[in-house]
Amino acid sequence: MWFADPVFGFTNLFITLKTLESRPFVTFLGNDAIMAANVEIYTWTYCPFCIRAKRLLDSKGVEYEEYCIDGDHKAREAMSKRANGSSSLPQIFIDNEHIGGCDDIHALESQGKLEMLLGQTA
Ligand SMILES: N[C@@H](CCC(=O)N[C@@H](CS)C(=O)NCC(=O)O)C(=O)O
Repeated sequence: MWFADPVFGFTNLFITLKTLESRPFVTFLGNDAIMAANVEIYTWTYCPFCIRAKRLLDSKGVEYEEYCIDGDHKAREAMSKRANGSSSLPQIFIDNEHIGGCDDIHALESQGKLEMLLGQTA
């Protein structure tokens, strides 16, 4: 759905693109485009913490890049380096910022901070 300011001046222009589930994924405010966050998650296929973390992201309607690194030791080392030494799975990054694992992303959700990080609050 599209919402436009009736004045339609650029400074007042407020358009929100919504997904079919009515969750905003891109917001334009004035001339500035606020893009959805870049979400990355390293996973193992059968890791319950990974599945739980992805379920939370799915519930938020965000798209994310998943790096499934089953059996790939080199990729795990690279992940760990990027995650300041953490080597458990999952490891999550939002806009290249290290968020942590499943417990950490759920803690952010409980504190009401996750949607801001995901760019879902105007
Ligand atoms: N507290 C962590 C627990 C994650 C965890 O234990 N993941 C398991 C896989 S399901 C793991 O990485 N185990 C191997 C290890 O810790 O080296 C979180 O919430 O992400």
